[in-house]
This record gives sequence, C-alpha cells and structure tokens, in this order.
Amino acid sequence: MSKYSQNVIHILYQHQLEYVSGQYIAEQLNISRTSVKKIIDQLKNEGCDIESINHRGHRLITLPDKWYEGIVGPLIQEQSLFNNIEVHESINSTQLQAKQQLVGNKESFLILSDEQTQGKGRFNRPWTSAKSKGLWMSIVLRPEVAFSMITKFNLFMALGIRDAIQQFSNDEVKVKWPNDIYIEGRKVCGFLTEMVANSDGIEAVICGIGINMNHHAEDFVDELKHKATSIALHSDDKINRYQFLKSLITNIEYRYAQFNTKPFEAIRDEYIEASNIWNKELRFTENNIQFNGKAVDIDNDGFLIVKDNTGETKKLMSADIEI
Ligand code: BT5
Repeated sequence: MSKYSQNVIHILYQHQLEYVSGQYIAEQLNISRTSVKKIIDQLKNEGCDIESINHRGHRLITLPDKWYEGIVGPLIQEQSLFNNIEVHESINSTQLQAKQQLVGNKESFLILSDEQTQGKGRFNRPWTSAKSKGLWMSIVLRPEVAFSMITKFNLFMALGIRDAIQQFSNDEVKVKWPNDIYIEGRKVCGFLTEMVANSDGIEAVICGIGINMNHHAEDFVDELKHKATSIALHSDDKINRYQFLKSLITNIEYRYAQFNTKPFEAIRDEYIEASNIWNKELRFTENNIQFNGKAVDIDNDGFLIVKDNTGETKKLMSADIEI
C-alpha cells in the first residue's frame, strides 16, 4: 500500500458524500494525479465504495469494515488523552502489544486492531475477536495515583463504556460489576485493567476493551451463542465504527477526568443505577471459591457487598459473577 493511502482516505472522509477532484488531492499531498488514481484504485480493491466521475472527481460512499489510521488519527487528535495511536489489520492481542510498547517511555496511546488471533480476557481466558466485527482496543494511560486506585479506575471506565454503547443501542445497557457490559442479559463488552507499578505509584494503566459492534446473531458460535450480543443487534442500523469510536473516546476522556479528580462516591449512585446485579440470586467465584448469594450494595470505595446464602456478609473487590 502506498504511504499516501492513509492521507487520501483522510481527505475523502473529510469531504464524505462530496466529489473531490484528483487534482485537489494531488496538490494537497504534493504527488502526481496518476499516483492519486493508483491509490484510489487500491482503496476500491480493498472494499472502499468510491464513485469516480470524469471532470468531477471522487466521492467516498462507504468504507469497508476496517480501521484506517488516516481516519482514526485525526479523530483521536480532537481529544487530549493520547499522544499517538497504532492501527493493525491483525495482531495477536492489542493488550500484549500495548504492554510491550509502554516500556521506556511516558506516552499515553491507543492500539486498535481489526482482528485479534489471541485475544485474552481475565485469567487468560480466550476473548473471541472476529475480523471486522468488533472494536478490539487497548489504551495506555499514565495517571499519577497510588496502585490501590486501579479498582477505582475500572469503575469509572465501566460507566464511560456503558454510556457510549447506550448512545447506539435501543435497549438498556447495563454494567455487570466489575468488568462486563450487558444488553438484555447478554455480554456485549468485556474489559480488563492491568497496570505496571513501582514504589512511587502507577507507571501505566493498560485497559483492554472488547466490544461486539456489528456481529449478526449467527456470528456467535459455541458457548457465545447464548451468552453474547452485539450493539448492532439492538440498533436499527449497522454501527458506524468511527462514530462509535469517537463516542467511546469522548466518554472515556470524561470519566478519566472524573477519576483523576473525584472519589468513587461521586459516581456511586450512578453506578448502582447502571448495574444489573440487584435483586437476583447470583453465583460468585472469588479466588477459586464459589458461593451463591445476593449483591446488596456497593460501598463508597467500590467494593461489592454481598450476602451469601448462609447469611454472611462479604465484601468483594473483584469476582466472577454468573447471572
Ligand atoms: C473479559 O474477560 O471480559 C475481558 C475481555 C477483554 C478483551 C479485550 S479486546 C482488546 C484487548 N486485547 C485483549 O487480548 N484483550 C482485551 P473475562 O471476564 O475473563 O471474560 C472472558 C469470557 O467472556 C470468556 O471466557 C467467554 O465466556 C466470554 N467471551 C469471549 N469472547 C467474547 C465475546 N466476543 N463476546 C462476549 N463474550 C465473550
């Protein structure tokens, strides 16, 4: 692919639905019109629907289901969170890549991939990350806080992700404490927060977010058939991945600012309202120990208060919950 293809897609996207002349693109990028034509042919070959009319120019109608750095880059630059971004067509795991990239620098960044071949959940569980269907990304942030704050970070992120998904879903989107987002009893998103810390505090927080965006029901197989859903399955239209990413980053930025300045108590009521774990019998697994019980509250520090079936009250920092 030409090194200018990301610039060309950026120009076409900026003028989406208008015709942009080959001459204009050539002048902007200081390349020949023949090179522009070659790049546009390449983009068409990989699935961009571009209408080209003599003497009028080129008009981008639709994009294929993939991330273009030329579109993601400018979109992220509107926000202040990240110094840079990295976009892959396929990668083992954005989370693994992020952990390798964060060493020896102080940058905050974002890694996105169309597909992950070894996507991972918590405790090394597999995360299914089909090509072109979802949003598979990791963000690296550098909050100046003590490492005990990681649980709090997770709680704020949950609301940011929930709010973004809600903007695109006709049905109610709920948080399943501590790491999942659900729509109508099915998992639409799982996220996990890891960190690198030293004695002074957190060096980096790495938050991996997997969101099923445009899956059809038949895209989910095996155990996911009855457990997973996508945003598109709760929306009238296919999700525009770029609009969704923009909303997600805006919401994350908002919640990150809140996390840096406010205690969990400030969002506690909102979090409780957004949660789907109340008033039902739940099965908990904490450090390989299982018990049944009910979630009764979340305290001011974000711990889940649970009453187990023997009547004992427990305070959980993290656990697996089966609804
Ligand atoms: C999570 O783990 O839910 C966190 C998932 C984080 C994935 C992101 S994608 C970008 C970044 N790169 C990575 O490699 N990871 C992060 P956990 O709570 O352990 O849930 C894992 C369980 O969710 C699996 O055991 C399955 O039951 C289920 N699962 C797997 N893939 C799924 C999917 N696409 N949609 C819904 N559920 C899924």
